[in-house]
Amino acid sequence: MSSYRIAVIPGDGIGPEVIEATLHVLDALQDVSKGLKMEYVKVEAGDGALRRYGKALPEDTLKVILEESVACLKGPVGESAADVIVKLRLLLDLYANVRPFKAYPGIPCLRPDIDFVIVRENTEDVYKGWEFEVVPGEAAVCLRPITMKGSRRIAEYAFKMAEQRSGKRRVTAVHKANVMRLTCGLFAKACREVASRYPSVSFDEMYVDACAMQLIRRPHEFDVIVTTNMFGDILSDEAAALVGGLGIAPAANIGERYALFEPVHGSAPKYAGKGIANPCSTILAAKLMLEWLGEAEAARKLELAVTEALKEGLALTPDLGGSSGTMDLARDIARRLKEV
Ligand code: GGG
Repeated sequence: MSSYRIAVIPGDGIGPEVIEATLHVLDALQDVSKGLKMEYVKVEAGDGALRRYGKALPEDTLKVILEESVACLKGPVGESAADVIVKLRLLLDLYANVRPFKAYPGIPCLRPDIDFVIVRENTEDVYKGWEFEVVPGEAAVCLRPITMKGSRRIAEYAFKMAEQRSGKRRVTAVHKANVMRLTCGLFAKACREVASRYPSVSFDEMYVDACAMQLIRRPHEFDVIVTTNMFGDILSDEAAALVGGLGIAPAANIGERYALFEPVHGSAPKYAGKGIANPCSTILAAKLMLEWLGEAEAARKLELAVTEALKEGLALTPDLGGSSGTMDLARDIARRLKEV
């Protein structure tokens, strides 16, 4: 029997609602998956934690994550995102941010044949937070550290993924090396170097501005996009819009020994407490977690149940054109787990 201790961060805004919905679905999944056992340890992080304890990422939370769990499922956090998710990525060296974008049947999307992944470097770039005031209140600078080591390992991750996916076996390195010659230059060089070791995967490069346009014009031609941290963050929101919105876009933050799974969306405070947030992004993040844990069959079942629920559309949330609530959609997905 496989038993996993999972740290769960409900987060802020709509976070607690989408997490509750996801745990409801995961409980149902355990009922139909022989031998799969998950124990959730709820921990606090985010704006609420900052208000209560003076720290967005309290010591007790870190202890559970670092010492007492195999993975973390995290809801969105609010204004303190940099002190929670960015800090956790750096602390745990979760260097690969993997964001799949797929058109699901029944969901309004740009094209029905979109199926690609953004592999975003997660530990370098301007998100490192190396910002300094030069003239107080007047001028500031932000450093953009990019290393050959960091670029090589994310490129390696992307090529391995392209090999394993049943996709087009193509990696597109996205950068802006014509302007940021040193930092993006290094990233591009590392990608080219790694590409030469994967002859069965085709490789091309695109400037980030061109990529932003091609995502709209020819999104179906992408397979694996590998890019630096901030470009990846921005392109992810654009990519989510292609397939029906942030409500169905999941993310995995993967390191050598630990991984954290979260929705791509933020805490959406204006929808908090209304019970109408789409839980699919977090549920699909849990699917990525199951895959990472090696529970391929449970992951397959979970995605199939989500797909069926979206296709039939009996309990869609308002962002998907329906009028159902967060838990209605979760219950619909949970019910379908018995049938898939
Ligand atoms: N635009 C979606 C959103 O707000 N995502 C949360 C966020 O900003 N996360 C920071 C990150 O992924 O680096």
